[in-house]
This record gives sequence, C-alpha cells and structure tokens, in this order.
Amino acid sequence: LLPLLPPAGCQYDACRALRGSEAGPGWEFYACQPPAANMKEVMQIRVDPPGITCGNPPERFCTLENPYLCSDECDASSPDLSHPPQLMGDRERGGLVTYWQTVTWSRFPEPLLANVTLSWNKSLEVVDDLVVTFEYGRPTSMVLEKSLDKGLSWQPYQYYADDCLEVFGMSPKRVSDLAPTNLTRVICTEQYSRWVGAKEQRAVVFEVRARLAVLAGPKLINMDALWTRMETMKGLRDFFTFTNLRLRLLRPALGGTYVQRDNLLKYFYAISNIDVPARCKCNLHAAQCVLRDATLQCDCDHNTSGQDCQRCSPGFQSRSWKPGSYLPLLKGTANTCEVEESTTNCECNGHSNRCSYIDFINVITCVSCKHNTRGQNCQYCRLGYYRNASVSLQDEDACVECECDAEGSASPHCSEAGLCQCKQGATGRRCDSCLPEYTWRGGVAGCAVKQCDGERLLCQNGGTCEDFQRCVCPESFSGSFCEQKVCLKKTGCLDNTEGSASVMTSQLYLLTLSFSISLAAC
Ligand SMILES: *[C@@H]1O[C@H](CO)[C@@H](O)[C@H](O)[C@H]1NC(C)=O
Ligand SMILES: *[C@@H]1O[C@H](CO)[C@@H](O)[C@H](O)[C@H]1NC(C)=O
Ligand SMILES: *[C@@H]1O[C@H](CO)[C@@H](O)[C@H](O)[C@H]1NC(C)=O
Ligand SMILES: *[C@@H]1O[C@H](CO)[C@@H](O)[C@H](O)[C@H]1NC(C)=O
Ligand SMILES: *[C@@H]1O[C@H](CO)[C@@H](O)[C@H](O)[C@H]1NC(C)=O
Ligand SMILES: [Ca+2]
Repeated sequence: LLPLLPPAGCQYDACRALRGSEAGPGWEFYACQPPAANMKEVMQIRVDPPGITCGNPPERFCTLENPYLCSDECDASSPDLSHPPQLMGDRERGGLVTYWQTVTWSRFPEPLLANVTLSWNKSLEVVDDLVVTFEYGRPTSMVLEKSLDKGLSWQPYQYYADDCLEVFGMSPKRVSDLAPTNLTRVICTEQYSRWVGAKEQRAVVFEVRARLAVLAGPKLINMDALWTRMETMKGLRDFFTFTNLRLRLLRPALGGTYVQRDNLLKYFYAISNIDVPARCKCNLHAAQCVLRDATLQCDCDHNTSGQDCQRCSPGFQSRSWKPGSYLPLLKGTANTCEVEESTTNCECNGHSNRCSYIDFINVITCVSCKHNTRGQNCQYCRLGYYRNASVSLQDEDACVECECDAEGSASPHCSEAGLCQCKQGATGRRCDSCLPEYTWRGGVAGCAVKQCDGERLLCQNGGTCEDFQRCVCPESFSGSFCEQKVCLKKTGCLDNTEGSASVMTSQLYLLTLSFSISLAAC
C-alpha cells in the first residue's frame, strides 16, 4: 500500500514498548493504529446496471466542448478503445489518463443511471478528502452512499446537485457551514455539480479534511482536540468509517444548458480516478494492516483478534473486550485483553479462583490466596505460617500457624519445618521453654540465667535458693552461695564444723558451672 501522510503525523503508531522496571524488562501497551494509505489500490469495483460500460457493442461519442465532431469511439474488444471499470483505480503511467466510461444517453428521456460500488470487505476510517475525478464533466446530480456492514445496508454520505432544492429538496450547504455540533450531518452541496467547463473542474470531493479542521483548526494544527472529540463525541468515529462506498450517478453533465435531444452522444459519465485516503479500522489495537487471502486484515496486538481486532483472543477473555482509547493524549489507553480465569491458566492450588495479568512484567498471578497461602500460584505459606508436610499443598490445612511464643521468640515467623527463632536461653519448637541453666522470667527477658537451684548451683552452709535468683544465707554466712564465714570484731568468727568442706564443694561446683557454660556456648 502507498503510505500517505495522514493528518495524524506519527501519533499512535506503536502498540507497545519495552520498558525496564524493578522486576526486569516488561511491555508497556499503548493505543495504536495503522498508517493511512490510498485504498484505491485494494478496492473491488462493481458497476450497475449490467451493460452500462460503453463499447459493447462499439459506439461513437463526442464531448460537451466539441459536440459536432462525434468521431471518438468506445470499443470493449480493443485494448486502446475500451474503458473498463478497473481504470478508475489503476495507477496511471507516463501522463496517460485512463478512465471508465458509460454508454451515451441515447435512451433519453429515460434517465441515465449508473452505480459504482467500491468494496473493501474491511472497515476503513477515512483520513483525508475522497476525490472522484470525472473526465468530460461532472454529473449534475449524484449521491455518495456508504455502508458500514459490507453492503447489507446503505446510508447517504453526501448529496451533490447543481440545484439541491430542486433535485433533492434540500437547501444547499457547504462543509464550512458546519459547526462541531453538527459535523456529522449529511448535506447537499452545489459546489461540485455546476458547469464550469470539463477541463477546469474535474473533481467531486467528499471533504474530510475540512470537517476535521472544524475540530482541529485550520491545517489541523490542534490534533489533540480531534483525538479528544473522537473519544467524547458520539457517532463521530462511525461517521468517518465505512466498508463500502457507492456513487449513484443520477444525471450526467449537461454543459450548463438543457438536454439537447438532437445530440445525445455527448452525454455520458467517465471517471478516471477515485482516491480513498484511509486507514484500516483496528479499534486502536493494531499498528499494521495486511492483505491476507486478498482481504485486508488488522495485525492485532493487545491479545485481540478478528479482522478489526474486535474481540479478545481465545484464552484472554477474562474481561469484556474494549476498543483502545485516544485518551489520555499522546499514548492513549490500550485496553488490552486479559488472561482468563480458568484452571489451565490460572493455577492457584485450590486456594483461589481469581488470577490477574500483570502487563508490566508479563506474569499471570493468583489474587486473594486463601487458607494462609501466598505466591503466584498460592504455593507458599504466609509469613507466620509453615507447611504441614504430611498433607498435600491443596489441603485447606496445608499451612499451619507457627504460634511462636511472643516472649521466648525473636520473631513471629518460623522456618519451613515450623521452628521458631528463639531468644537466648529459650528452647522448644515454639521457644516457650528454657534451657536447664535458665529460668523463665517472662516479658522482654524471656529466659534468664539461673543464679542458684536445688541441683547444681547449691546454696551452702544451710542457705536456701530463692526463686533461682539468690541464696538466702544464715546469719553467719555470706557470698553468692553462702560460702563465706562472717567474722565480726565483737564476736569473732562464728564457727561451723562443716565450713571448710562446704567451701571446697562450692568451689568445685563453680568450676563445673563454668565448664558447662563454656560447653553451652559451643
Ligand atoms: C443503485 O443502487 C440503489 C440502491 O442503493 C438501487 O436502488 C438502484 O436501483 C441502483 N441503480 C442501478 C442503476 O443499478
Ligand atoms: C471478507 O472478509 C471476511 C473476514 O475476513 C472473509 O471471511 C471473507 O472470505 C471475505 N470475503 C471476500 C469476498 O473476500
Ligand atoms: C450547524 O450548526 C451551526 C451552528 O449551530 C449552524 O449555524 C449551521 O447552520 C448548522 N449547519 C447545518 C448544516 O445544519
Ligand atoms: C498476549 O499473549 C501472549 C502470549 O500468548 C504474550 O506473549 C503477550 O505479551 C500478550 N500481550 C498482551 C498485550 O497481553
Ligand atoms: C499435619 O497434618 C496431619 C494430618 O492431617 C495432622 O494429623 C497433624 O496434626 C498436622 N500437623 C499440624 C502441626 O497441624
Ligand atoms: Ca485511471
């Protein structure tokens, strides 16, 4: 396809871009549309009624500007003298104008009617003026029609007549009479039907550029206003959309006077070219349009499919399809189709039935994992829980609470085996008991080192261990273990026969204690 300069410049020309993020590179998606092209290259042309094309049988004709020299000939069997319909859409080379031509109006006063139907079997959005070039004069009346449904139904697009009121009962208008509010009104115009000479004015135009300029300003300098209106004004996008166009030719050029019955060989239609600057309508989900099996087809992105990207691809129908949006300006919104919630795509081990697709890192992940699970597939236990290896991952009780003792544990989380992380001196899976040399104090302290007990850290000389914290000694002894005799000036040392032996024992015991503490530290 011949690329054409669209009024859009190069906005909305990419559907995605690779962007870096904390989670690694990922895609970002944008609204996108294919470039515009001259769609005459791929149009199907049909003319009606049968036999309307000249040359079968061969016939003579003359022109309005040279009406007395009727020596021109149309002959369908001669390549040089034939004027078949495809010459309306060909590429002309070397300045040679080629055109389709109808039979002459020899059946006057019966009207000379012809339909030219252009089909693409694809919805297109027109981006610039449609121009139909007539050789030998423009029709005095015609209608441009369009279809949005491949020819099932038709609606008028614009009326053309040298006298709109007389021919169509409509008052004549120009596109310049239109305001943003009535831009999509179907008008009758006299601009392209009046006789000014066959060579001077050959074009019949459907003015798209001037309509767009009503919104975007002269020279389309404010395209942002146009994109915004496209989103917000009902019916605007559809107005520029069609799958087929039809020219209903109702009355040929007459040379500015009445029909002259004595020379009907100068009345006929001849079209040399039809320009259709348009882009494939892809609902802002494709940046390319390709010919596939002789039919135009959007090259859909955003996990959409269909000729116009008008539905979500299989497996991506978790929410309903939406066209992309031109807004917010510059990049638009892609409205990508999302991965479906189904057991094959969305695997959550029975702990959730909802998944979501994270565009940015291209990952499908379970959402709202229940039963104290977490993770992309709800395959891990939440912090504060651990996996019961004797039941399956799918079990509701697969994750068991750690129940770490708040006073004995350094953290509420436990290991995969369920072991809590104990503070010094604490022990047990839940850290809710103390090592032998420690005693439970509770609070922030948890387990505290024992100062005395009834087994190894014995109080001497009749002292008693109070609360594992200190020896309460008889009057005549002191020291941590009541191992020292108390000597006073007044009374002298209070004697005790077991004294020396007891001191020996406790010293021995202190040795044992430091030995066992250093063992515990290993
Ligand atoms: C042209 O098409 C219209 C329908 O839009 C139809 O009514 C009319 O008969 C056709 N004219 C010719 C000459 O085939
Ligand atoms: C028109 O397009 C549709 C959808 O792509 C395709 O199935 C069909 O065959 C096409 N018809 C013609 C006549 O090319
Ligand atoms: C469109 O609206 C403008 C302003 O409201 C008005 O002046 C103009 O006549 C309207 N045009 C048509 C064709 O109705
Ligand atoms: C669409 O799905 C394919 C996998 O089928 C994936 O590679 C691609 O990135 C997806 N695109 C979007 C826009 O979701
Ligand atoms: C683990 O599961 C087994 C089997 O259901 C159960 O008997 C056991 O009590 C569970 N263990 C815990 C710590 O809940
Ligand atoms: Ca041509």
